[in-house]
Amino acid sequence: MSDKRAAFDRIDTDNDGFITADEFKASLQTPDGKVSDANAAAIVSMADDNGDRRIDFDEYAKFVR
Ligand SMILES: [Ca+2]
Ligand SMILES: [Ca+2]
Repeated sequence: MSDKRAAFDRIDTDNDGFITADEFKASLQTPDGKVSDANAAAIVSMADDNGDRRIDFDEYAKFVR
């Protein structure tokens, strides 16, 4: 399993093969503050190539390359 795959699976907490804005947001929580819904959605839409507002593994792999 690649590092990317492992990272993807860590973010995809319900293991449905897609990262949603909610899952992404949860993965980004920092001790000193929360990532806003708008920020999480904005990042997801940057990585989202096919417009379904979820990140599949191909989109993720491209985004983090
Ligand atoms: Ca998911
Ligand atoms: Ca997508």
